Amino acid sequence: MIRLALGTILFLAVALPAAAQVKPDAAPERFDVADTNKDGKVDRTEYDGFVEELVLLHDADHDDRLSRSEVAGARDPSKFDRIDADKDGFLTALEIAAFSTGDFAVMDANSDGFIDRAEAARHK
Ligand SMILES: [Ca+2]
Ligand SMILES: [Ca+2]
Ligand SMILES: [Ca+2]
Repeated sequence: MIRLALGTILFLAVALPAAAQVKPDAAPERFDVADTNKDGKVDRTEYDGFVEELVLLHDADHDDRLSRSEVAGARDPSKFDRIDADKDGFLTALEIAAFSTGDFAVMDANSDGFIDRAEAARHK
């Protein structure tokens, strides 16, 4: 089970296929997608599941890692280099998890174990 954080979601989500890119600011929609039980909060389980889906979605050649071209639409290319710890040009699940382990805690400003809509909005 890979454990990822919303910072990574935001990095990957902008590279979603056209349907998800229609609106310039898609953060609320992404929040709604991640909040699968629609309680207005994203917990770690929802969060991890959402990111796993994103990784699967982007992994066009199904080699379980993301190449630079697979995330070519990302809005912040510099993040690729920060996530790619061994600088081999691919993001593995382990690298993504390592990068974002602290992100959930950072996003969860009030440390209640959930990222709510207001907390997510601060990290667009
Ligand atoms: Ca791949
Ligand atoms: Ca790598
Ligand atoms: Ca919170």
